[in-house]
Amino acid sequence: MNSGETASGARRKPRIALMGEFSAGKSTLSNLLMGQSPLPEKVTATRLSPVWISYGTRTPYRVDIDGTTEPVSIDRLEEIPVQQTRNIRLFLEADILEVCDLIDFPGISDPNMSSAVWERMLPEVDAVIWCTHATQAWRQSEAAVWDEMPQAVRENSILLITRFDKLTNEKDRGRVIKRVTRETKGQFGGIFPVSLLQAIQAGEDYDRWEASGAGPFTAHLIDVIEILTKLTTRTELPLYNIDSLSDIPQPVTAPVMPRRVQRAANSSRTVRGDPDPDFADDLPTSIADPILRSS
Ligand SMILES: Nc1nc2c(ncn2[C@@H]2O[C@H](COP(=O)(O)OP(=O)(O)OP(=O)(O)O)[C@@H](O)[C@H]2O)c(=O)[nH]1
Ligand SMILES: [Mg+2]
Repeated sequence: MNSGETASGARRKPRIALMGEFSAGKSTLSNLLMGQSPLPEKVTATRLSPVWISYGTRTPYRVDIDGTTEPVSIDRLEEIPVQQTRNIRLFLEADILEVCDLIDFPGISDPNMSSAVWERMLPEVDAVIWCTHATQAWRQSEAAVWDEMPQAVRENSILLITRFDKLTNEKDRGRVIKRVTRETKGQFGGIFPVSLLQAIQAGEDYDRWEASGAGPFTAHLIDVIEILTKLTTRTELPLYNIDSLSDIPQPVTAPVMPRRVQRAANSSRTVRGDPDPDFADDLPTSIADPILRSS
């Protein structure tokens, strides 16, 4: 951790990074979680530095690699020099941002962008939601990046197999889940197939929301945020200050969960990482079935 805010004893929200290959669904996921799009349509097609989104109404700004900050216009984010920018800070009043910050990363293997652009942000991150394309899931390039992640981050991270609607038969769905589960064994806290598109289209329709795979995923995400909140609000008693307990910041109370995420919390179809050997055989039926029905 290299920002002043993250020193021991600090109280802050957990920071969850959205990572993965180009076009895997990272920005779609951030829109889904926030219930709104933070960026104008044309900007989402542009290569951006990591976009760090927090709760609030502050004016957006960029943080230069030397630490200086400068206000930016949301309509002109494409003009921001990617190599010189550590991150872009955006503020929105979205429910999920009351309990965590989201950091939307650029794709990991973009030939036109140095990996330093996002690698330098990794020390700020508490957990990752990794998006992997169902049709080319868990490529070597993804495994290589994940190998370098600290175990403390990996164990609270989630692997989302996105664009699951693109796999049109049950056999393929089962095969992908089984292989990815095997190849990432012990490296994620949970693995979930999901169609982000169907989740967004579900609107307020509970059955469609569950069928998209978003239900089980968000139920697990709630657990993760609760764990991370305990970690990031943990206060260590400084020795010189041990008698003045009133000076010590109290941890924030259990997070109030966003309505959308709450709604999915009673789902029982959670697939955790490191599953028992029978699990991969069960999965295709329990998760892919509803997706098949709704497509
Ligand atoms: N069919 C389908 N399309 C999806 C899904 N998730 C995302 N998409 C589409 O895939 C395209 C890329 O999604 P993004 O969210 O922009 O992907 P990204 O990972 O942010 O991409 P970069 O930031 O460019 O690396 C968009 O057109 C999405 O609508 C999904 O689950 N199913
Ligand atoms: Mg994106």
